[in-house]
Amino acid sequence: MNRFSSVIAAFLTIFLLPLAAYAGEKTVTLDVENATCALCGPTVKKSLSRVEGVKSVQFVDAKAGSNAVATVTFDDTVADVSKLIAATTNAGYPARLQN
Ligand SMILES: [Cu+2]
Repeated sequence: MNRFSSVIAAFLTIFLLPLAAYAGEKTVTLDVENATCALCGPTVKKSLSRVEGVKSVQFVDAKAGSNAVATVTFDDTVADVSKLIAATTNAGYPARLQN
């Protein structure tokens, strides 16, 4: 390899590897209805965690005037938003993607 192509290779390695590491991982925030008490959080979290491809779930309880919020990180080659919403809805907590 000549010097120029070594520089190009180093450049590509530095800039493309981090992208590859994150490919397929996505984080979304869901508004979760009906999660009105402290016992709802663990139920919602469990329903989301059981979806194949889900890596982490953070849950914030509902406050006066706003729904509970679930932040979900998942492999988007395996799971998708509709599967997440189906999981919470089946558990009794309809959800929608937060804007
Ligand atoms: Cu509850």
